[in-house]
Amino acid sequence: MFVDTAKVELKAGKGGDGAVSFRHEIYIPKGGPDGGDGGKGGSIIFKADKDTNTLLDFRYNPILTAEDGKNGSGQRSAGRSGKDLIVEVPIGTCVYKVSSSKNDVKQLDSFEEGSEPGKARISAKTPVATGVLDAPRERILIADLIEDGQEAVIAKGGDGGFGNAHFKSSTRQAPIIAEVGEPGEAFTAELELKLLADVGLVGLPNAGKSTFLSVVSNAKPEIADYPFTTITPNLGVATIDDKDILIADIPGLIEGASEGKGLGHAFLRHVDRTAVLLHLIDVYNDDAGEAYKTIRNELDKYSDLKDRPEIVALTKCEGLDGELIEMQKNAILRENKDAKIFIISSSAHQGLQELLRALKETIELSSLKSSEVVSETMSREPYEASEESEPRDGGRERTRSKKLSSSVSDTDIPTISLNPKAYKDTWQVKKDEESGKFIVTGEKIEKFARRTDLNNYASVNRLRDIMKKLGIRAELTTQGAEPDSIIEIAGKEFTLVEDY
Ligand SMILES: Nc1nc2c(ncn2[C@@H]2O[C@H](COP(=O)(O)OP(=O)(O)OP(=O)(O)O)[C@@H](O)[C@H]2O)c(=O)[nH]1
Ligand SMILES: [Mg+2]
Repeated sequence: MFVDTAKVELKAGKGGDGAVSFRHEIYIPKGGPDGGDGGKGGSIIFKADKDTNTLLDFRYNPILTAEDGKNGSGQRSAGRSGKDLIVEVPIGTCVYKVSSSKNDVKQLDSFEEGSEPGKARISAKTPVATGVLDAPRERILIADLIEDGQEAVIAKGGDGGFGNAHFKSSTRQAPIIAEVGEPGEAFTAELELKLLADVGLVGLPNAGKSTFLSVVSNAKPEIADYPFTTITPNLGVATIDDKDILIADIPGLIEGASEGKGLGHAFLRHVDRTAVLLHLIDVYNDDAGEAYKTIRNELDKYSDLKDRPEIVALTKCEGLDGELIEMQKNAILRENKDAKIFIISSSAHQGLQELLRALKETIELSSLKSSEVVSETMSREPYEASEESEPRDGGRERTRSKKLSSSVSDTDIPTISLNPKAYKDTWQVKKDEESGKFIVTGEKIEKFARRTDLNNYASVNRLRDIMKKLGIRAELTTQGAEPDSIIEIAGKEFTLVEDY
């Protein structure tokens, strides 16, 4: 069954927790901290696959989950990363993140920042109104998989927390702090398949679209002498002058299609991404001009197609006298004096080469234009800040650059430094008048908060320390926060000062 839309729930893996552990070795009475890091949570990755043609599977399996990372353990043993979930989708699948509030969309901006190395991630931050009546909803295109084998990270797994081996400093020889792993990204996504083709066939039912496709290409669509023979799109490849042209045949349109009449205009999405529309008109129509106008009206209501280059062809013209053809041609020209009209017969193989050549030229022209549009891929900043105020290597700041392995010596463990200036503007404090809570937002501080184990007082104190260094504490006090005021960051709540 051909299914071209689906809704899925995505849940990427949680990062594993870092461990609190101390070396226990014979003859070493006070072993240093050796708690390993938690493993990264698995991400959900979509991969375009040429042998997958439908989104049907998602109707049966709408919940996609990637594996959690394992917790770290003693002897600086890092937890295993959760496995990524690779999901095959048809080429032309667009993935939209659906959010019901502005807040979600904001989160997405940071979510969209990056991709795994080597994984393409095309993003377009164009909110699309979806017309749902109740809650305001926004859809944002987060990935568009247009090539066989192309991958995109759709939901990123959470980072693992650092083990206590990271938290040793000159003033803190026996840290009992470890971070908890971050939750993986979780959200609802809508998938839409938009076939990718060079030419889209449009026209009234019975115009001869599928017959044309079957004659010029390798496709074998169903053909019959009644309207709406085609109920799902067909793709075929035609070759002209050594160039392959991919043609998409869709169900016929009728007047009112944009309001859902006939099969509606939902299928127009499959010609949405074609370089040129081939508008086929049955020469035996009472009035080819009327037929032309009917389809044009429907196309004009589908905003993306209005200005698409168009070629018109009168079909079934074999054995007809020139007068009737001329009359129909003029009727079309009365509707659009610039219409490019070809006279063809699929069954008698007449006029097809000329038509294909004209299509090829139009495609080439439009690809020249579209090459100016550059799609953007972005890279995610590595997580690099921590609270260490006293870097151990003579004041030079270093950032976390490699995974802790069980074989590295104490001195190999990167000390993680915070440069408050770099993140100065990334937080905001707002008092919620109703609850009296102070809500702190900001990409970095939220990241720290998500990794804080609220059950471990030392971890929470570390978060308080970071807040102090970032100037958040001062701002909280300015805004009237008391020692026992509740501070909320990334959904985690704690008091401004310990022991309250
Ligand atoms: N004489 C003649 N008949 C044709 C030609 N092309 C198509 N037909 C006939 O027209 C009828 C409709 O053809 P289809 O190709 O199924 O038309 P369609 O536009 O795909 O129709 P829908 O899928 O219903 O929208 C069939 O009976 C075809 O045999 C042609 O070149 N000459
Ligand atoms: Mg058809």
